[in-house]
Amino acid sequence: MRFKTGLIAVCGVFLVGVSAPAGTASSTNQVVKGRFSEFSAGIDRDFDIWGPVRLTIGEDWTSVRANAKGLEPSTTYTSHLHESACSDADGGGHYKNDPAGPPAPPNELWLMFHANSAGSAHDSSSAPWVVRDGARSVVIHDTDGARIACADLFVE
Ligand SMILES: [Cu+2]
Repeated sequence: MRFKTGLIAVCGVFLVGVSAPAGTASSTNQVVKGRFSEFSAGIDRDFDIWGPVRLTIGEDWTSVRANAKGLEPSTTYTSHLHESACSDADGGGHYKNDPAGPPAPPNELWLMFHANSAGSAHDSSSAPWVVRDGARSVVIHDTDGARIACADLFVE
């Protein structure tokens, strides 16, 4: 695989036309894992948010799947793929496939967490583009938009 990775880096343009047979694409997907933890600042409620986040990059798509626990019961939260690490301006702005494009899906990747009576939620979402390399994060927003939790993801 090391040889193949190097080949792709050097000859990526040529390999685009050499698509893998159907059914084998999943073996080439890149998976990046992270975990939610809450922001210490700007939280005036007793959250204790945690949960795993998985970002998967396919041949021409990116998906995010996440579980979040410690949310307020029966409450809906918005969440997005952000462009920076959690420690960098609390995740920075929303990640946009086309930086000049609209601030909404499919140009952005959004999640929606509908917390159950125990404060747990899960969601998954995908977009028809491959995320660029760099520090990324998934941020959960409170109902007033405040950033309450974040998971770091580093796409190589
Ligand atoms: Cu956001």
